[in-house]
Amino acid sequence: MSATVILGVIGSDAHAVGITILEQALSTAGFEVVNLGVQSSQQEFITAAEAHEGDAVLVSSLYGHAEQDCRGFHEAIADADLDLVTYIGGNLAVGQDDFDRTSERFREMGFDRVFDSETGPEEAIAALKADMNIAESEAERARLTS
Ligand code: B12
Repeated sequence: MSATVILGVIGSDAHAVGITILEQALSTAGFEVVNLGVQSSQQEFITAAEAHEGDAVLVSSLYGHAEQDCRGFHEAIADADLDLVTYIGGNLAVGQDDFDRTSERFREMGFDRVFDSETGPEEAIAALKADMNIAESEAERARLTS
């Protein structure tokens, strides 16, 4: 399997632990992972997706400003002529928001899937495999041969 995932924390957000866990889990599952780290701009995600021929972009946000930070992101992806699966996850709203409403808002912005802060890495991996039509056995083979 050679699916490449661009991962990072968007905006001015400095919460690093979640993406570090995601990076390790995705790598172990056989994905190529480009971890941009914290405080990454929309343009950095797009430049990395172009440079590494990314298949998916996983945006993380914990500090409550995800909506502002992601405004125009999908328009910029379309302008760059990129065909990407896009996920966002973490603590996406300020305070205790109704996650269904939050999810709907980010889906309207163009994200293919929206995950809350209770999401474990295995859920993200299962979603990526489903969205990219990666067979379980293929991923397992890649893991064993890497
Ligand atoms: C540790 C921490 C910090 C540390 C971060 C250290 C570091 N280097 O990472 C420090 C002290 C620096 C910090 C600072 C701040 N923090 Co803070 N922080 C936390 C805390 C306690 C834990 C975060 C964490 O590491 N969790 C553990 C990891 C494993 O979980 P996770 O990040 O949620 O990631 C998992 C899932 O969410 C998911 N996931 C995450 N992203 C994605 C993306 C995708 C695509 C997918 C599929 C899944 C996924 O997968 C991960 C693995 O399971 C949380 C509270 C909490 N319990 O979440 C507050 C919290 C996130 N912080 C908060 C705030 C407000 C701040 C500050 C603004 C505080 C301030 N006034 O200065 C600053 C922001 C600074 C900045 N520029 O970002 C708030 C955010 C509130 C909101 N959204 O409404 C929280 C929720 C605390 C609270 N209850 O108020 N923080």
